[in-house]
Amino acid sequence: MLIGMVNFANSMLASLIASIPDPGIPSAPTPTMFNPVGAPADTILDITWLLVGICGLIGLVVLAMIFFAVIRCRQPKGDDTEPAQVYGSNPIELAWTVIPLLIVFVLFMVSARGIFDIEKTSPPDGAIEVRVIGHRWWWEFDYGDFATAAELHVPIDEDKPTDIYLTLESADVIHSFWMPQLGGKTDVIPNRINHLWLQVAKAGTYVGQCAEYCGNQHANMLITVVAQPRAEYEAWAANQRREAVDDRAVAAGKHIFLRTACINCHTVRGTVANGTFAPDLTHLMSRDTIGSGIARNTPNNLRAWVWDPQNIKPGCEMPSMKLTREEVDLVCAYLETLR
Ligand code: HEC
Ligand SMILES: [Cu+2]
Repeated sequence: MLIGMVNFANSMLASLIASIPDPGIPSAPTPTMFNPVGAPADTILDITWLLVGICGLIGLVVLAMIFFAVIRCRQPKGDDTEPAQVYGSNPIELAWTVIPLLIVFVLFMVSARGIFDIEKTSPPDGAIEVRVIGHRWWWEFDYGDFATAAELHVPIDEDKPTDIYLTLESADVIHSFWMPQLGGKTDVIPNRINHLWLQVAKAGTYVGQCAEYCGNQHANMLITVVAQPRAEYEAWAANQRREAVDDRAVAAGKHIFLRTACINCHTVRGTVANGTFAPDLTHLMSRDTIGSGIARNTPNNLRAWVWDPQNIKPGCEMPSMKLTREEVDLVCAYLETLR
């Protein structure tokens, strides 16, 4: 019955989210910890159900005792004598000290064991290791030989789940990295390096979210994990490693891009653009979304973004660059060659 209720609540939530127009992440499942796809998320869900069960049982017992007292111990009509007053009872006091202590001990042991299970201080064998940098309000994924934004790709092998071992750093304020279907949540703190172990057991697109309020676009600091068959992943990674190809046909747009302040914030490998403040654009078109999942990466959305990102993601750290319509078209024609 409980499972049924949870599924119902999940589907209500899913239809609510689906009613938001033109979501940035296409047909992504609702982020939910109730549908785990890896060992750490399984552990967390098991502990959750155990805690909910024990606390629910305690709640039921307390409610039953209250109802019993209210109904059975009611003052009879016409009787206004004082009931017997009981002062001190060793058995009752022992019961309400020892039983809660036992319950708390069990909860403590179960939680402690769960925490030791999921907090790994070194990467498991064969784990894919990625450095994650939280920025207001987007995530950078640094694979060592290339970097991307918002969408974390990982390989999946047929026979076993993939371990993901993340090194978490912040470029500005405190963020928190949370992929509810893949594992726990870990804060991303300036001047501190944290680690997070996730696991994904089946191919698919998973969504998560910054889970620590970090400013006005905090709610639009989404995370997408794309778990794909190993061959597909390798092809993706090989493409990401390449520098941007130089396409003569879009030289005018490239020229505008390179002579505008774009290059102070963005990198396009293979050009002089080497800013590290903002998402690496070398393979911008390999991403499904822009602005950390706020909009689909379509030609129209891209134009709207370069025209004035403040219309799409108000308060975000990219200003309107005050280009003319023609310049925006030329720059976007160039950006669209960054596959
Ligand atoms: C002051 C720094 C800054 C400048 C200058 C700047 N950008 Fe940005 N840009 C950003 C930031 C920060 C983001 C990420 C915003 C977010 O998602 O919250 C961004 C995001 C983008 C994106 C979406 C990338 C993605 O993967 O989500 C594109 C495309 C882009 N900028 C193009 C440009 C172009 C073209 C120019 C020059 C005309 C430019 N930017 C100038 C800071 C800058
Ligand atoms: Cu954040």
